[in-house]
Amino acid sequence: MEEKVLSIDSATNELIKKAKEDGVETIFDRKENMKPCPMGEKGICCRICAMGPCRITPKTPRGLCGATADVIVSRNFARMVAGGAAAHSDHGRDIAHVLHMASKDGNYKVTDEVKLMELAKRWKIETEDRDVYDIAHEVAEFALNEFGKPFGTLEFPPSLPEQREKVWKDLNVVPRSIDREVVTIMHSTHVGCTADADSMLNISMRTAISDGWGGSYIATELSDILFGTPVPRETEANLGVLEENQVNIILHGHEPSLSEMIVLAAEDPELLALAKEVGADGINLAGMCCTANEVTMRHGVKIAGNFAQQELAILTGAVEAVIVDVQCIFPALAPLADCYHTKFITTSPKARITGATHIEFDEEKALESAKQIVKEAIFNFKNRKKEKVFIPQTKSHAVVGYSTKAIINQLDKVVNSHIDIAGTVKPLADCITSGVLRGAAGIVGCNNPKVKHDYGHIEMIKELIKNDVIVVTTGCAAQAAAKAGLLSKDARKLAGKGLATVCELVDIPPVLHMGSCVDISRILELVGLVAKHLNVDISELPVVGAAPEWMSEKAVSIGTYVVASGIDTWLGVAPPVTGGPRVLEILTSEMENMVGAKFFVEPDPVKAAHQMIERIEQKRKGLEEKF
Ligand code: NFS
Repeated sequence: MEEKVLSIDSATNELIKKAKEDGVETIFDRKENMKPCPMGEKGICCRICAMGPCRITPKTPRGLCGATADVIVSRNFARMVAGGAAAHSDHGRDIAHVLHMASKDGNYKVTDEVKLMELAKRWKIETEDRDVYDIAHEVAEFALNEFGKPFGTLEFPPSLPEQREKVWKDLNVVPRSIDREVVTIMHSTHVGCTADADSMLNISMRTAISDGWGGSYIATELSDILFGTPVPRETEANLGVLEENQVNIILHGHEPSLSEMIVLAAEDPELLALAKEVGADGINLAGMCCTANEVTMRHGVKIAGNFAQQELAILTGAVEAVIVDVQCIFPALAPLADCYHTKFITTSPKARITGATHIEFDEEKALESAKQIVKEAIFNFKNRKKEKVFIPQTKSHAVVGYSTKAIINQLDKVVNSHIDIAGTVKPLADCITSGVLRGAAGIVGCNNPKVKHDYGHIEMIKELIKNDVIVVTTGCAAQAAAKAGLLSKDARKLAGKGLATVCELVDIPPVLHMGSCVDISRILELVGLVAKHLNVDISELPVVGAAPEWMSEKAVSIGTYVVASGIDTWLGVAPPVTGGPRVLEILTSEMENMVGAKFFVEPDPVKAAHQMIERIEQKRKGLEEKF
């Protein structure tokens, strides 16, 4: 029988082969044996109380309490939004705590003072004649208050156009505080509460908005203040970045408070000397999942791979430690690490995993904790078994680090100083209104074994750039793009004439890496600023979004806030809502009347790209009539 090709990435396929030879299993094997539950896939199984679980069938069209398919589906959907919003926002809260403990002589410092002052001004925090750290602490407190303030509504950033805010006010989806929205979903989905799909989705939107324009936005802004706002830098991506003769450490997870300290620890002369002592040439850090995005954006740390590749890193036999904090970590890493010499180190009390070595990361003694963790990896070098090592020789060059500010800086290259002011998004808005760029697409999200690994991301991106649609990307989609060489300036040759010209003049690749999944807030910021510049609502812009290989609850929250922000969103994998006709109707049709955008589900990434282009052209017509 012919072997099924599971990825478009050769390094991945080579290591899947090695897994077979080594007699270990990976997600790709488990996927073969797993038959998804057809009820769960449609969202029509209710496990919310103990009378069931109730399954909706033609013979049992209602649960024991009388809940219809739509009620059950909408509750399940809402709980996914709550799970996703909670994960992103709790990440934001943790960063706020870190800012609150920052000090001049401590491990955590203020790196971007300008951004701190901007935020303080926005939140009306006194800055004159005050110590930077006093201001930082007050900013952190203000941010922390956004999670649980008892009265009022969320403070929106200035990038939110007032037209959009009005849409939300009219729909009553302006979030109160971040935690409160998550709790409201948990309450409303409890047995005997909301039993109306329309209302459930309305509450879901409000919670998702509190993620995108609240928790995630805060995570990004405070991370920039602490660790620096990213600027373009070069890096490499794929498992070929692992080094034969160095201590290889994989940084996997999400929050930069841990990874930043590991980066510092790995540069420590004492630890470098220790690495030499054990016979290694040095310490090689490589990132995975969104932590990879955080540290590559700020330090150029190489990208080992995306979500579906985490086991494969261990399979190379060349990784001394996989260090994780929270989110997107396979429990499968623990038994797999036992088959190799790799140490699988968990660090967060929020994500302990049976079989892992747990070294709790103590933010109060951050650098010390990080050093202890790196030492574990160094001491493990001697246990590496040469005969088990196989590092695929695949890696690609990439440019990363396009924060909104970095993009504006690049745009300044084409500003005519006689007529224009530098430091704005005007050149980008001009390119879009003139039609040199047809529009923009945000391609984000995970890997999902329901889609051939990376295929969804890469085919979609290529089709879009070929048609003069500039792409911005985050998350594991960004890493797919990096591995495929699409974040390199050379990728201009794959772009249409208009986009290639813009890339040439502004000196950017056709696909811009904007960071981790919480950094989708950067995409919102950029789109919001362009809309404000043109004095239109976001929904009027020729801008689209897609998550071709999404899988997590976080992605459901993201999709919902992106649509609620007025951006049409394509999903490559159907969410578990197909069993609820009313839910499906709202998400894929009626939302357009409410928020000016809706969900599309299209598994074929090229077909989806053409649907996206079609929508972009429709929006362009609307804009042309306006200008
Ligand atoms: Ni980043 Fe989004 Fe996870 Fe990848 Fe997916 S959840 S937070 S995209 S897989 S790390």
